[in-house]
Amino acid sequence: MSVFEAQETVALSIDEVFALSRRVLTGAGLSVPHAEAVARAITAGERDECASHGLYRLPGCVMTIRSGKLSLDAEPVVEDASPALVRADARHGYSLLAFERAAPLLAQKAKAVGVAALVINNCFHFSALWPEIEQLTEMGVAALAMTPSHSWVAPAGGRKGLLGTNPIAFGWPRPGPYPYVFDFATSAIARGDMALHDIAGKPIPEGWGVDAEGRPTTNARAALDGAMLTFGGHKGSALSTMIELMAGPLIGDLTSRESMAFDDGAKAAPMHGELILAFDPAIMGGGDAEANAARAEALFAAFADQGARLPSQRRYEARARSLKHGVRTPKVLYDQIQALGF
Ligand code: NDP
Ligand code: PYC
Repeated sequence: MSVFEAQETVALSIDEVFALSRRVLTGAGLSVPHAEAVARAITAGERDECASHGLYRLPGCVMTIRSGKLSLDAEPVVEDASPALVRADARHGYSLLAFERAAPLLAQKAKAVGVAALVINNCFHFSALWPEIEQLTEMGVAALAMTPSHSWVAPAGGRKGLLGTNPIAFGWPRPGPYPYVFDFATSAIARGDMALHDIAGKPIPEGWGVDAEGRPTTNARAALDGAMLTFGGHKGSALSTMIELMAGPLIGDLTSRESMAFDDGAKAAPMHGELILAFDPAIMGGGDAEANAARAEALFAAFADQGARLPSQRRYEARARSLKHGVRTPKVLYDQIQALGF
């Protein structure tokens, strides 16, 4: 359920969401290739009713553009680094164009050797990971992606921001248009969702954050100003730390703490790296790809047998609805975007 339930909304078609995003981003100075890559990600978020990574992100993108830290027109440099490694230097541009340019080579390598990695370096990153995972499953590979953010999250047992909200996403290709995909922050909730609670004036559940003095709080603003907490206590904390390492020092890029230091109060999107792994089920499965895929399908079917749902099912249902009827965006956010003046 949206935190903006019962509040005034504005109706937009999917094409209007894309056009609005593109207009704001190019108006703020972003080059057309970057603006269109960012607008596609924002439109996908709005379409799938993932409010924390939809139109809500536009004002933050404008703040990032105005920070002077983002390269507005960087051409990503894609390097065929080894038989199983693609390296894409985003050159301080947004991550999304670098991903789009490098993803086909990643899938090609996975299909040649079984498993391959894409390392994206020096990228500003604000987006959900599932659009990237879906692009890879469409190419027939299973995929795992992870990235740090800014150090807003306390480790288990601590009370001060050190780790990022560090998302991890996985996808498994399936027959038909809908792959198995999960994508979640390793904080109890994405920071974007916490901010939406603040904007809507809604309390947050206990366990999402602590205030600046380290006391548990149900006030979203207090938790944003204090520290967020990981999901699952020490387990989420360890998973988040793994993401710091794998998508940080392992790939020669910044941790969330270092990203925050780079930001130096500018309030731009985090700047660091991203790691994406791709696996070819035909090579990894040792021959009988069809039988292996059927066993995966049997596993998925057993969820429904007991009334459970697969991750992304809500998203796919929202997508079908939005493609038919368009979306309804909270007026308070729409007005904020219009006030940007583009
Ligand atoms: P949620 O907790 O909303 O959802 C996490 C995942 O769990 C989704 O795949 C969701 O599928 C699934 N899910 C939720 N409820 C159920 C259920 N009852 N049964 C089965 N599956 C379920 O996400 P978060 O707040 O943790 O993260 C939101 C987004 O924020 C992510 O897309 C993430 O990439 C992004 N993010 C990006 C960051 C960045 O640095 N770029 C940092 C942090 C987060 P469904 O959508 O269908 O409900
Ligand atoms: O929602 O936590 C978040 C987030 C951080 C960077 C982009 N999204």
